[in-house]
Amino acid sequence: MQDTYLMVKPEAVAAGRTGAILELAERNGFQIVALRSLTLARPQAERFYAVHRERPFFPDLVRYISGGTVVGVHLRRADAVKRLRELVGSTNPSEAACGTIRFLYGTSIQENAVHASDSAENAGRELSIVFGEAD
Ligand code: 3AN
Repeated sequence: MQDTYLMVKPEAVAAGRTGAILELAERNGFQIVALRSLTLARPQAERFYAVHRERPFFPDLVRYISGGTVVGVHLRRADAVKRLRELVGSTNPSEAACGTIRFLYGTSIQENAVHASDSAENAGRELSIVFGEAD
């Protein structure tokens, strides 16, 4: 079993997509270990996206992700990191495969419905940013 982190982004939470996204995760064999609705503080969002610090879209990304309620989800299953990335689909929703979360609910490259950890190491780091203080 492996743990990973899924986050429903602000526009998808506001659009009422959280339930549908969680259902897709469960149907694909993921167990929900913990669930938290929160608004990321700016410094927390900067730490979360630290790998993108040098990218031109970083300030915009931090403003966007801390600009509304997100739903943080601690998920578990076999090969969880890879399987969740497959279920989520490409960063750009217009390139995402049919049936993926971003195909179904993403609207643009930034507002792409969800975040999913890209490695086991980042999953651990992201889970501790979001759940570290709560659990
Ligand atoms: P993914 O979320 O598929 O791992 P990353 O890690 O390359 O994609 O990007 C992290 C987030 O940064 C994306 N989910 C998206 O919201 C935003 N992002 C990535 N590329 C761009 C871009 N070219 N313009 C604006 N935002 C972007």
